[in-house]
Amino acid sequence: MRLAAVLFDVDGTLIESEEIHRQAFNAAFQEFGVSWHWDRALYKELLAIGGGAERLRHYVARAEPDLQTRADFSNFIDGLHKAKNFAYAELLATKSVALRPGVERLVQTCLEEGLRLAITTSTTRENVETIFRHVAGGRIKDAFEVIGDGDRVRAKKPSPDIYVWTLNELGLSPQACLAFEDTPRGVQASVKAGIAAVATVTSYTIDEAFPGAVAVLSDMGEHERPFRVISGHAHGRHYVDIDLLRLWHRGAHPQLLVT
Ligand code: XBP
Repeated sequence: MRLAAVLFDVDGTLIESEEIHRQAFNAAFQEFGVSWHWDRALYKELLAIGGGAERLRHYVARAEPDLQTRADFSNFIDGLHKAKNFAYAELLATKSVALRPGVERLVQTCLEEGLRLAITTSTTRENVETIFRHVAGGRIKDAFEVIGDGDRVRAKKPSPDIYVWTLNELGLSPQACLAFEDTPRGVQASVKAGIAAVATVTSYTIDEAFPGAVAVLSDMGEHERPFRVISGHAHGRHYVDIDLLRLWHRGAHPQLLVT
């Protein structure tokens, strides 16, 4: 079975956006008059929870559990998350955020080689649209045949649900795909769905273990800016190209008659 599609996570994979999410959460806390402040160390811990609203609920449960008894607790969390996403869009509009190294090149190459592309993310559709609206190179949005965003499924990564939903939309088996992720929970989600995953780490996840990942890289690399292999095999390559995708895919599914 040949490699037919490449699935890209968004936050941390297409762009280094988690630091902007963190700043947006803190802006929303100020707007709502709550005394919370998520510093980098705390946010790194909270990144284990997929989904911004789920992350807020998790934080309240451990930091101020009594708040959960508020009659309007759900509205409070939803309002906070909405305010955070508004702040996120404002931050993205004012910062010149670029796609991560190698992303635009790899997306174009995949298209030229006839590989299908999809997005699989825990973030909201609204935030996906915001990213493509403001990021340099946002024109690559049209390359993605399916956008599997956090609004499509109830359970966020590490649940495999968004990968299963996206495979269904593509009409492909997991063995025909390869995924790129930036967090251990993202790799877990992909692997649970039966899809081989490559991790490109961020400043939040560079020291994490990525059990199940085919390879862990600093980023996708460029010809003049090679990636760093943190673990796994890159078959002597220095940046992710179609040949390397196919080598990873073949290595992940040696049992398949890969022609
Ligand atoms: C990243 C997430 C998201 C973002 C915050 O998803 O887990 O929750 O951190 O965005 P992925 P929202 O790594 O799958 O792209 O507040 O919109 O969830």
